[in-house]
Order: sequence, then C-alpha cells, then structure tokens
Amino acid sequence: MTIELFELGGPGIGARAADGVNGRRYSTFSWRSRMALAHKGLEYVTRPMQVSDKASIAFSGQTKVPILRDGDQVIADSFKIAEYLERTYPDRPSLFGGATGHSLARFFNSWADRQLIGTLFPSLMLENSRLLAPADAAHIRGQFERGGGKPLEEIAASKEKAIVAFGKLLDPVRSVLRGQPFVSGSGPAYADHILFSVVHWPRITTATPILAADDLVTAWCERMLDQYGGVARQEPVVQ
Ligand SMILES: N[C@@H](CCC(=O)N[C@@H](CS)C(=O)NCC(=O)O)C(=O)O
Repeated sequence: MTIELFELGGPGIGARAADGVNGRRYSTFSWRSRMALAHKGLEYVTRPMQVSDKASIAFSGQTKVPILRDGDQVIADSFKIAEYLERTYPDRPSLFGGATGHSLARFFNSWADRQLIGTLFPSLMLENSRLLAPADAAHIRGQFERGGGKPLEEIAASKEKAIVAFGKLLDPVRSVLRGQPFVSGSGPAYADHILFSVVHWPRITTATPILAADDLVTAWCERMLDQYGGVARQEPVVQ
C-alpha cells in the first residue's frame, strides 16, 4: 500500500519543476511528518498542492496540510499523523518512546506551535511569500494581515526583535543540548522533529539567519540534517 503525504508545494528551484507546486516543500508542519516517516523508515509519495487551491485535498474534508493517506485511512494534523504512524507501525523505530514520552511530545508540540512559531514566523512571512506563486502569496498575505491586524510589511519590520525573542525561547533547549546530543536523548525522536520543523522552515523559505553559527541549536540542527540519509539537507535553502 502506498502512503501519500499531502503537503504544500511551491515553485521550483534549479532543476526542479517550476509549475507552482512541484518545487519547494515549505510547510513547517509537513516537515514534522516527513521526518517522522523517515524515522520509521517508511516510503511515501509526496502530493504537493498550492495553499490557495484546496481541490486536491477536498477528499479529506480538511483545508490544512499535512494530510496522510494510508490505504483507507486519512489522517490530518501533524501530531495525529505521528500518533497514527506510531500506532500502526509499532515494529519500526519509536517516535515517542512510550506513553510518558508521548505525553511530553504533546507538550513540546504545543510549546512549538504557540510560542516558537507565534514569535518568529509572522515577521518572516513577507520573505516567504516572495517565493510563492502569486495566488499563494496573496493567500498568505491575507491570512497573516488578518491575524496581525496590519500590512505584512509592518509585521516584517519587527523581524530583528522577533529573532532575538525566538533565540531566548530556545534557552531551555540549549541547556538540554549541553548534556545530550538530541532533545530526545542519545538519538532523535518526535520532539526533535517538532523543533527541527521550526528551525528548518526559515532555512528553506528565507535568506534570514535565525541562529548564530556557534549556537548549540545550530549544531543540533546540523545533526538533524544528517539524519535519515540527509533527507532534509536535500531541500534547497534560499540563497
Ligand atoms: N495543527 C496543524 C496545523 C497545520 C497547518 O496550519 N498547515 C498549514 C500549512 S503549514 C496549512 O495547511 N494552511 C492552509 C491555509 O492556510 O489555508 C498540524 O500540526 O498539522
């Protein structure tokens, strides 16, 4: 049975196709699912879609990605996808390391979504939208301007402040990484995938450096990029 991952696609870069969907994979949440699938060693087919065009995911009754289709199972939401993979493929490497790890990963997911993404991403959306097809750029602009109550250019003006605030939020992570190579211990697991998705997204959608070269989180990010045959390193960065 083929596993399919529905995710955002953007215009191509270099040798990649430039048809509006077959180039970049820039959804932070779908990177969580990508890393989880790689961790489990599961093959899948990517089904890219434009954020402004929901026709290809109408079957799911959802408007957001990632969505995983595995036979007759359709799962939306990156955390639910991780739970599904853990439940359905228990003989593969564990994403949570048991019930306690599962609960802590839920906390980590909530922290990443509410604090990390909320602090950093709005001010980077202007840069992100410049990479996208016009309809997708307009969709993203409308969404973030409604949320922020001001033009995207004004939201972007606070980028430097947002980067500093984001860096401070990562202090507990640095403290953990002083004693172990991964958030989850000696090897990566789903909490690492969650954090990685947040740090990887600015790499692949903006030219703005978020972390200093000597930051412990940068070293950890490099370790994550080396995982699973370097799957995330293959995604082109913005020059
Ligand atoms: N809680 C969801 C969030 C999913 C989400 O917000 N996805 C974004 C892409 S990164 C999306 O599909 N947005 C659709 C839209 O803005 O119309 C998850 O973890 O999967």
